[in-house]
Parts: sequence; structure tokens; C-alpha cells
Amino acid sequence: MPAFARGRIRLSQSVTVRHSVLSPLASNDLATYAQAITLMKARSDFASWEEQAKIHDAHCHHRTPYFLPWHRAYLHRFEEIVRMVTGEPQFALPYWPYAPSSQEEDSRRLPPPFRDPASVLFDPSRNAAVNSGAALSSGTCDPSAAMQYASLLKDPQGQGFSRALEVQPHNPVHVDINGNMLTSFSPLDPIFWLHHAQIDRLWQRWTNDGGVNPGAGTGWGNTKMVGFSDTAGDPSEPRAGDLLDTSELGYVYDTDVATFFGGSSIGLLDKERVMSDGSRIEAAAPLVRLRGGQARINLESRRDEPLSILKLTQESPGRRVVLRLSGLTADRLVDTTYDVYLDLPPDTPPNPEGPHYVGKLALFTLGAHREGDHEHHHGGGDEIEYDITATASRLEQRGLGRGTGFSVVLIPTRPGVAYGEPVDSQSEIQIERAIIETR
Ligand SMILES: [Cu+2]
Repeated sequence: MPAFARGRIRLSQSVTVRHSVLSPLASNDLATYAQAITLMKARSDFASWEEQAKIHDAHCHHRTPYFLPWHRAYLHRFEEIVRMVTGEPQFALPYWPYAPSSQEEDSRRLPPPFRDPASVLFDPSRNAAVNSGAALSSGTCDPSAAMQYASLLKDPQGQGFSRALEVQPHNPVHVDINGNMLTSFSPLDPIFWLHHAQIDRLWQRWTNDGGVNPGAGTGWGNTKMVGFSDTAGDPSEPRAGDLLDTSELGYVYDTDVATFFGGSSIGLLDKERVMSDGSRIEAAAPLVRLRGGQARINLESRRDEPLSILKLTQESPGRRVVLRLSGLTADRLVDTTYDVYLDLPPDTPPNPEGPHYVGKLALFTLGAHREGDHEHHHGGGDEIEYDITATASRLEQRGLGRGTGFSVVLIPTRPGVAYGEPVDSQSEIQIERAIIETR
């Protein structure tokens, strides 16, 4: 059956439901998944565990506009291979429902079956604290910055949903779990597939809430996603535009069932768009090196008069304020994530739920494509941008951020290490420039 053909889904056809791994409803799927791993590890053809990971190493899209559709196709094909090798046609991949709020800390612990050293779901290469149940930090698991974007791809208002979701929570979850998850062979870790099911679910939720994907007829929509094979081992190359809705691919998420069957979705996006006149207030800082410690970047305005957050927000009502960290390079795979704060005073302890919090800095597969193997360095380095409009107005409302100049503070985070403490990092990140601008 041509699974990616448009209009495949019919009312008579059953739709599978991807459940939260923490729900009792996922227990059958989890057992099937574990059985599939054992069976796939014993194979040597296209359906083997190793071959599935090689697809990711050779073809995956990161830091490109195809990050989301490529991984959606990858998971969908993988799910079909699990069904084939286990003979369980109703199998659906569970997802890991990590969430940022302090009430949901348990959701940020590796799901218990993945912590059992006797299980095929275990991966000893992970951060040992994660394998013992240490929670990932709330910033690592927070998709809210991405959810604010109205369009999938970069537009005059910003980097777009796809890139923002990749930056947070996608990258920091990879980095904080560490081991195989740090590399382009991350699908060797069984949690990879549940992490990406969560990313895929967040994309679908954003779409259901009114997020705007490029049309199927655009250049983006017509681009083929490559690297996959069907259950016969033959190449299958869906177009990005055929991957915009999970229900057309034959699955829905448990949280989207109401939407799929015609219920209304909750929490419409704030789609207010503000015109940008293209002017820009720029402050740039010189090179910073991060190796597991805290760092403070003091930004100096290029204007004659001092510039503060107060002034910035006053001068640009209705505009977006954006912080860009650019020229990001690393000497090897980066094993540490950092929380980013704006104007955090030196005597104020960092608090991800406090007014100074901006977001997460995590670089995934930057530095080396695969350690000890072929290396791909990305010329000019990576760039991450943060929409700090909300942070800036929060600080302004509280009378904070009225000093002169700005500072960006970076706090290392790692599961198992007390928050704010230095981390024993093997990798070094360089930041060439930090820029604050309005749009
Ligand atoms: Cu990933």
C-alpha cells in the first residue's frame, strides 16, 4: 500500500493512537516495542536496528527547514517496520510526554522501563544520573517558546516554529541524556524514538492550534524526504507536503483524538503579527568560551547613549525583541546544556521560573558528525535566536532591567548536578556574537 499517497485514509480504515508512555494504555505497545528491538538487533537487512540508525546518520535533517517532516517520515516508516517484524499490525509508537512545569517533574524522568538495566530499553551510554531517575531540567523540556511562532519557517517575525522547537526542547533532551543520544547515531538509544514522537506530537498540536505550515504545492512541500524504505525494503520518498497531518498517515496522538474526531482544540495561538520596519538596535559582544561553567556576556550598545531594556521596549512598542547568539561552534559533540538569562544580577540565584529566564542553549551534533569517524564542520557556525519580548517586558514591568547595557548569563545544567553548579564538561562551545535587535 502506498502509505504516503494523498487521501490514503478512509473512514473504514482504522487509525492507530500513539499513547503517552506513562499511560497504562501504552503497555502493550511498549512490550511490542521491546520485542521489536530484540528482533531487529538479530537482523542484518534494512530492518535491523543498526540499519535504522544508519538512516539517521546519513540523511537526517537538523538545522534545515525539513527537520520536522523528515523525522515524521522516519518515525512512520520505523513504526511500520516494527509492525512487520513483530506481526502486530496495531502497534503505535508511544511518546515521552515530558513537560516543563514544576508539578510535572516526574514526566521529566526517563520513563521507568527505560531505566531497567535488564531491559532492551536500557542504554548504558546515557548520563548515569538520568538512568537512575534524575529529572531533566524544566527548561530542557519546555516547548512554549516554539509554540508562540505563527509560521513553521523563518519569516520577518523570526526563526519560525520548526527551528525554535529544534532548539528547545529537541536539542537539550538529546544532550542531557548523553551517550548515544549525543550523536547522529542517537536512534541506537531506544528512548530516541519516544523523544521524537513527542517532538512530532508537539508539531501536530501546534498545527491543530492554527500554526501555519507551508502549502503542499510550495517548493518546500514538493521536496522529497529521502533515506527511507518501505516494509519490502524498497525506497520510499514522501514529499514534505504529504506529511503535514498525522491523521492522513493513519495515526493520531491520544491528546489529539478529540480534535481528530471533530472536537475543538484548546489554546489558540496568539497569531498577532507586528509589522517590522527593519530597523535594528544592535549590541554585539566578542568571543565567549563555555566549558561547563557559568558565563556572563556584557553587551555594549553601538550607540553613543546607554541602552537599557526599558529604553529598548519603550522605543519599539509592538515590535519583537530578539536575542541572537551566532557564530556558535564546538570542538566536539557538546555534552552540556545551558540556561540563558537576561540581565540576571550577580547576586540573584538563577531560577528558570523567574523573570530573567530566556531559554535553553543546546547544540546537537554540532562539532563533529560522529566522533572518531568522518567529521563535518559547519563553516561560520550555528546560530540560535530567542524571542525575548516577553522576558524584556516582564523585567520592565518589575522595574528590573533599567540599568545601562545588557547582560546575558549562561548557567550550565546537567541532570544529576545541582542547578547553577559547574558541570564537568568535555566540550567547549564558542560564541562569536550576541546581538539584541528589534523586528
Ligand atoms: Cu533528534
